[in-house]
Amino acid sequence: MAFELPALPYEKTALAPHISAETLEIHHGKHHNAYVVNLNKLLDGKPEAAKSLEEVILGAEGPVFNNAAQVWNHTFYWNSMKPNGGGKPTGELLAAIERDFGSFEKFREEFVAAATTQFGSGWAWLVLENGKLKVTKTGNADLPMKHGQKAILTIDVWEHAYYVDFRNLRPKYIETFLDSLANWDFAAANFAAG
Ligand code: MN3
Repeated sequence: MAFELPALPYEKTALAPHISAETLEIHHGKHHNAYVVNLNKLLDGKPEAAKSLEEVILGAEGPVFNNAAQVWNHTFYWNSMKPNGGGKPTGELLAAIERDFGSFEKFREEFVAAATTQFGSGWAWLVLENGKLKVTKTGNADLPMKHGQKAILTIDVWEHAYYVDFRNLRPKYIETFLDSLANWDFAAANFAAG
């Protein structure tokens, strides 16, 4: 069965004024969709087409890996945001962040630094590795599952993620993500399942 573009978990207008409907139209409707279309073309008639997306990602390199990972990364990114998100997590995830980073503020500093300093296209992540939370960054399509880590939350720092709304101001986009968009309920569910 062919891979499909998942619907956004909210309306295209839901993240405005921080992330516009125009950005979501292009980013989800064009970029994310193109990765799905390309992946299906690359796997057409091959045994990998019957595998799960995760199996394809873990077993592939080159163009198949790039497109499969970008399909997964974008679905994870849409879920990493919600209308009226941002702020701080609560409960066990907050306790684990305070345990592993020292404080939520220290986590935030590390996340901002990783997302800001990722050179060129890529992603910044909160991940779980060997029972410990850490901040990482990956280039292009690379993602935590290739490094034995479980993804908890991500921000896309490819220019197509923020250029319509923030132009060249990547740091402002990152601050806005943390202040107004981050979906800590999604992160807490990932952490609980980890
Ligand atoms: Mn993107």
